[in-house]
Amino acid sequence: MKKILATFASALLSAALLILATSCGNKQTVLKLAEVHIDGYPTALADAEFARLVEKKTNGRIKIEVYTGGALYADESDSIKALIRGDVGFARVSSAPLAAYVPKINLVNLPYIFRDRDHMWKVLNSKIGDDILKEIEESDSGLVAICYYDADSRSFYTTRPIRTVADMAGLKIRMQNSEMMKDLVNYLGGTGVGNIGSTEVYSAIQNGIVDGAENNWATYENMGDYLAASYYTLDSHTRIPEMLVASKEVLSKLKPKDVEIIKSCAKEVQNFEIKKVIEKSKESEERIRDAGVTVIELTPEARKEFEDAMIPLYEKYAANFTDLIKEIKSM
Ligand code: BDP
Repeated sequence: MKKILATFASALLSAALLILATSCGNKQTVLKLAEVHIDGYPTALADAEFARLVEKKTNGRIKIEVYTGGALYADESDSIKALIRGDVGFARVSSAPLAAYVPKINLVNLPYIFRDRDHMWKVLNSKIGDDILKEIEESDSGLVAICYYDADSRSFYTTRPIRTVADMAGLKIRMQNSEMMKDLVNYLGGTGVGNIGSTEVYSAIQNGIVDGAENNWATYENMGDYLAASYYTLDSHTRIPEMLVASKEVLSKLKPKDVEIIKSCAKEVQNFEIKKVIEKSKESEERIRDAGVTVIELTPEARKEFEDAMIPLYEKYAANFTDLIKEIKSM
């Protein structure tokens, strides 16, 4: 009982100190975070946890308001532009559209670069991963990428079945806003279509603007896309990480001590996010299979065909990184 009272009293005291600090001129800075996924999605849960930690560890000096479901920007390429302008403090985005600003990011977006999740995390947590984050911060992009999150692997979903590369012929596939991603489909014989936010894919398929798209189990379910395109071909062509990105302009107005706290809180949330992705992925897979979606496993020969067709992307987009690619493959 004594212990409960003591905990209660100390909680009251910290709340009182927080109010006092805020009302004594230590004004609170409120920053926005843009997220395309709805509440409950692993990255949205991670954003909320990040915001909670930052508020706690800065003693309320910084409050982060998370806007989920694309409430600020339906297309995450627009969130990136908003970060550059300094209109929002943070955005959690996929690293695919970021490569337009810092080409080295394409290294981790290449098809079949990672064998599996563990391999990806080994690379992202190594000097190679750190150097990419550093390169973003040191570039003149106006962006500061503060950490990686997990996004599982991406596969095609379409309105008619894909079992071999030949089945891709003539298909219009929505891809993320990235030249490499659009080319990925072009090299397979289809047409990669950009400028459609992930929140707009369902209606683009419904309206026949595209014949399908590609994503992980969780997004395929959450955005309702499986209701419009009911063939899911598990080719797992990419394992593109998520990034939590800050606006350089906004960070420059904060105390260096608070920028450090922000960076360490983002990193602290990483394992929490990975755990949520693994759980959510399993649940989404179960629900999608139960909903009657045709899930297509590629034969080893077909999978090899997909891998071979994507080799030209390495030459076109990663010719400067041949040594790093070798190093990644050997890790
Ligand atoms: C999801 C990513 C999200 C992207 C989306 C897309 O979590 O950041 O917006 O894919 O395809 O997996 O655009």
